Amino acid sequence: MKSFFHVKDIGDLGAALEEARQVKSNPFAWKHLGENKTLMLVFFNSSLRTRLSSQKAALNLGMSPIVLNIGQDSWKLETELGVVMDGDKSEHLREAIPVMGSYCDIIGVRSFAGLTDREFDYAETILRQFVDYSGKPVISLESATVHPCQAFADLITIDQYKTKARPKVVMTWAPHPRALPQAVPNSFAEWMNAADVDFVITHPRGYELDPAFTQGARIEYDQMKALEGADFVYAKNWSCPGVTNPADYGKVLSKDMSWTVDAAHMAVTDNACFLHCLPVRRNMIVSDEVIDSPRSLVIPEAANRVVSIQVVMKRMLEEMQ
Ligand code: SN0
Repeated sequence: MKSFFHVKDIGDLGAALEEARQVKSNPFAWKHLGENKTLMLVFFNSSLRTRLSSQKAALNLGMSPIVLNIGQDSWKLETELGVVMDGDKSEHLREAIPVMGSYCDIIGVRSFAGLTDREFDYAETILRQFVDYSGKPVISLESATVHPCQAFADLITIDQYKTKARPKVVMTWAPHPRALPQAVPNSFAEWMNAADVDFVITHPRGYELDPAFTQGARIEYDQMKALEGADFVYAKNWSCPGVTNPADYGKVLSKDMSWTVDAAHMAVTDNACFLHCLPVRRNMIVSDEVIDSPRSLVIPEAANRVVSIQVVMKRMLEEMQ
């Protein structure tokens, strides 16, 4: 695996889930693979789970993790090509990336969408430069359009808790005070489309995700109708993807609190489990009652973040042996 961005990068999902089960039950069995290998984690944005689960997975594999927080510990980096660097940015990615690549064996990068220039974001302009100039396998730790480590962990969690061969999984938009990226819902849609589940997306009009990720998935604008009989409810806010109206890209079009997942929403499901990638705004995205209920899987879902990235890094290390 040269890079990890999309569901296709992991190949057969049945095999990936089987490998995830093995890694989960015996996390230290591949400790030899990472001997004398270094994982570099580069963060342009905040992180809790991604930072810690990536380091933990590296340690499980016998690798040494090193972490750089751009803008705090490092020089401020210029990301646009062809600009006169007379501002506050001291170094260009063009030099910084190959330097970082020379210090490690695998590189993980978090770089959220800027949400102002759709073309720049959807071309994965920053992560592409890491792929092109680092000379090392690159893992997206949530980049402009995808969060594959999260979506793989979500799939592992659904696989672990499902009680039906083909569960109904509903991804519902929910309100949030700020404009958030589309990376999490994009990847979740992409992975659920590839998985053996009955997948439905529900959101207010104007929030249509990029069809490259939804690929004809069922969209139901009536949230309650979408949730009927659900086995898993996946809540997430995202800002306007700018699909129907490019001028609205990155905007907050609605803060409709009737979309907050509460007990009344869960009541129409088939005793569904609740999922969210975290961090979550309580009583905006989900009521206290639902997230604190025994049907909430947010903690085991977060725990599976170690498993998902460990499978990815294990495969990358195996290719280096
Ligand atoms: C990020 C997002 O893409 O939605 C990361 C999720 C893994 N979430 C946020 O930035 C939430 C920040 C907030 O203020 O609630």
